[in-house]
Amino acid sequence: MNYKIIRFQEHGDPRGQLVALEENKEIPFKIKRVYFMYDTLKDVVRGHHAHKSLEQILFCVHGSCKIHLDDGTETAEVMLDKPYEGLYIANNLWREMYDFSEDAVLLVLASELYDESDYIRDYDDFLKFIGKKK
Ligand code: T46
Repeated sequence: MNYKIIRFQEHGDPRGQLVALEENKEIPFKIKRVYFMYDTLKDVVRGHHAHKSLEQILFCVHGSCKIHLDDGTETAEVMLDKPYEGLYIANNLWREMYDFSEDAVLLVLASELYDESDYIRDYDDFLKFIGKKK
């Protein structure tokens, strides 16, 4: 499945920690958009969609949350709870974000501007799009 957890370098010193992210270096694409979510209510599940071409890296910069991934054949569950770890998600992967801690801040770097036509919001349509269902 086309995802990976990337550990980014922490620049720690007696003052604390700093993580730097530069496009085409630490981040394997040109960053066209950044968004973040917070104040997510307990038991909420976000996502429920795939992207036709968008690539993203997700960071839980505070608190924790889990990500469910599905490529139509396999599934994976990833826990994000370290601000220096990013989850790279390629296109054509179904994703759901859940188990947000009360203090969770999920920051996302995206390879494209917001485009609703890039979303596949129905699971059967996703399976058809990737050729796993007729
Ligand atoms: C994804 C997961 C990880 C915008 O206006 N601009 C934006 O860039 C985004 C991301 C959202 N919106 C609007 C559209 C909706 O009215 O914000 C509202 C919530 O978006 P959505 O329901 O798509 O949020 P999630 O948490 O289900 O999904 C988001 C991203 O949309 C998606 O690309 O992969 O986070």
